[in-house]
Amino acid sequence: MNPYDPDVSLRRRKLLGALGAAFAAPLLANAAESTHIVLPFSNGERPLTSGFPQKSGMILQRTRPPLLETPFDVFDQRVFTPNDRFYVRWHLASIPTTIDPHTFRLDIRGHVNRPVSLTLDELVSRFPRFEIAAVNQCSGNSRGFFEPRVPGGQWANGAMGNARWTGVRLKDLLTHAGVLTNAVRVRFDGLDSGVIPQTPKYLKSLAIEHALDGEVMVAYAMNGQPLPLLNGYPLRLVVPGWYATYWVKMLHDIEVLDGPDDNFWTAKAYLVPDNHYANVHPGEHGFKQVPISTMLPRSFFTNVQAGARVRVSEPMLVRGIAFGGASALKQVQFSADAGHTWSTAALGRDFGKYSFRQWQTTVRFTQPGKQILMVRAVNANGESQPSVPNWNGAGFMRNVVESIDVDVA
Ligand SMILES: Nc1nc2c(c(=O)[nH]1)N[C@H]1C(S)=C(S)[C@@H](COP(=O)(O)O)O[C@H]1N2
Ligand SMILES: [Mo]
Repeated sequence: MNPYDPDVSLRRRKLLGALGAAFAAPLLANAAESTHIVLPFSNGERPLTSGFPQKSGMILQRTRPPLLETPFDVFDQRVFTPNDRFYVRWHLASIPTTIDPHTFRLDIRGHVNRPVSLTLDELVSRFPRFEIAAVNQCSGNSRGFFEPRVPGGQWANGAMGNARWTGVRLKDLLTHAGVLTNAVRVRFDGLDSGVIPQTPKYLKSLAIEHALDGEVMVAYAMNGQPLPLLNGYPLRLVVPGWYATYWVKMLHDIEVLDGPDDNFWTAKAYLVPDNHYANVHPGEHGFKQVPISTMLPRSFFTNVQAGARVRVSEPMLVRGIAFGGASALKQVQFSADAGHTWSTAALGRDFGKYSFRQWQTTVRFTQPGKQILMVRAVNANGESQPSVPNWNGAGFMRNVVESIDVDVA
C-alpha cells in the first residue's frame, strides 16, 4: 500500500480542508450529545465526543490541546485499536489543521555527512518498508487511579492503543544521511508549537545506539491507513517498547547531536524515580530521577466489569488483553480468589513482542458471595505486575495487578 497514491491524497485533502471548522466544533458537538461516561474514580464523569476530525466515540478529557481517551470496551473487540478510536494526547495548543503532503519535508541534519530533506514520496519509495505491531501507551495512562490523586490528565486505562505501524526504519534514514562518529543522541521535532513563543517546542531525543537499533521507525501509516491528523499525520516516530512520550507526532525534523540533549522536554520533563516501578512515598523528596524509558508489563479485563453479577456453578468466560512492555509477553496469570491461587490463561494469536495479545480463561464459582478476580502479566525479562500500586507525583508508569469484584449469586 502506498498511502500517498493520488487517490488517497485527494480524499485526504478534502478531509483536511474541513479540519479548521472541525477543530472549533467539539464543544458544540458535545452540547448536542447527551452521552457521558463515568470513569471509575471520583469526579470521573466525562462527555463522549465524536466532534474531533477522524475520531468517533471518544472520552473528552480536554479540548485544547486535545486529550481524548479510548472507551475501554473498544479493547474487548479486537487486538488492534481502530484509528478512529485511538487515544489522542498533545501538549501544545498550536497544532496544524492542514498539512499538504506535496510540500511537506522531513529533514535529517546535524552531525551527519549529508543533510537531507525528503518528500513523502521519496520516503515511501526510496527506503525499505518496515512494519511492526506495537502498543503506544502514555506514561500517565491510568493516572486517575493514583491515591493520593496527582495533577495531570485524569486518564482511566484508555490512554493506550495497539496498531500495526508501517513506515521506514530510522536506521535506514540515518544511514542514508551518514551519521558522524561523534554522534551521541538523535532529536525529534514535531510541527506543533505553544501559543506563546516562550513555550519550549516539543522535542524528544534518543541515544544514538537506540536510534540505530533497527526497530525505532518513522511511520506513515497505522493499521494500513495514513495516520489520522491527531495521531501525527503525516509522519510519527514509533519507539517499540518505550512510553509514547518519545513517539513524536507530525515529525518533520531529525537532528543528530554530538552531546547531551538539554531541552526542556527531555532533560526536565518526563523524569521518574530511579527504581523499578518508579515508586516513592507521597511527600518524599531528594530521590534520584531518570528519564522515563521502557514500558512495564500490564494486563486488563475487557469483558467483565466491577460489580458484575455471576451465576453460581455456571462457567463464565473471562478475557482481556495484555502486553509485555519492553519484552515479549510470556504469561498471563489469573486468580479467582483475590490472589491466593493463580492459574495460567490461554493466549490468543501472537502479533509480535510489542503488541497487545488477547488472553482468556473460564471460571466457575461453587459458592455464592463476593469474589475478587485478578490478572497479572509476566514478560520475557521476568518482570511482572506488583500487587501494590506504585506512586509518584507525575502519575507515571502505573502497572499494578488489576482486580475486579464480582457478585456470585
Ligand atoms: N509532536 C508531538 N508529539 C507527541 C506529543 C506532543 O505533544 N507533540 N505527545 C507525546 C505523548 S506524551 C503521547 S502520550 C503520544 C500520544 O500519541 P497519540 O496521540 O497518537 O495517541 O504522543 C507523543 N508525541
Ligand atoms: Mo503521554
